[in-house]
Amino acid sequence: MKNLVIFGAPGSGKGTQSDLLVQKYGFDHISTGDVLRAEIKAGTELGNTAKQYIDNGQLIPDALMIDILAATYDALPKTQGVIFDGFPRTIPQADALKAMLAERGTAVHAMLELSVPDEMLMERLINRGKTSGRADDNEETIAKRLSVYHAQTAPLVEWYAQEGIHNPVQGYGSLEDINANLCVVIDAL
Ligand code: B4P
Repeated sequence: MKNLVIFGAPGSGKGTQSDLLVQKYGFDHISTGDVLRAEIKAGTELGNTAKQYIDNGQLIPDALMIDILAATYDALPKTQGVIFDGFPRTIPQADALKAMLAERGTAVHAMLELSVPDEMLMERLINRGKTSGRADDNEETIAKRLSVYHAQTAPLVEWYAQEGIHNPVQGYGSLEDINANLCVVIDAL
């Protein structure tokens, strides 16, 4: 069983590539963004709290996010492995994921980083906003999300490099080529 972190800036294609990996390998998939959007749609208290942060381009506070992640993980069947998509996004979240998996006798086996230049991310997310209906896919909020990414999330590249499991993959080009490069890393695990 493999635990994989798919990592990258907003719009880097984490969700897109996770779907392809799920189809190919049968992994379970935790997208913290999807979990939060489902809560918002259902109008729960958590959803109402999350909406205030997401619409403002900010991250949900670590303590809340870590609890959500653990509950989501424990509810999975975990057959072939798990893809963590959009988690961790801060160093405290990475520490918490490591501790949570260690308590359950396992670990993250690879961090796959999709690297994409900021100009392309902005263009992709503005395009996605035309059809996604997502309140955070507008130019002002995207710029904020990118700056939050560089300040709070990008330091995880070094964190995972120190763990010896950082695998950078070019995140632009055709979906198939990006996917093939991710599969090379996964197949070598
Ligand atoms: P997420 O839902 O994780 O979303 P994302 O980063 O915006 O997108 P992703 O990288 O999955 O891109 P996608 O495949 O859709 O987060 C949303 C918000 O939730 C965060 O801002 C935060 O507030 C909150 N949140 C989530 N997790 C959190 C955590 N752990 N802690 C705190 N807060 C948290 O691709 C984007 C677009 O590009 C799509 O339109 C796609 O079709 C296109 N695309 C993909 N690959 C392409 C390619 N190769 N070429 C051209 N276009 C491509």
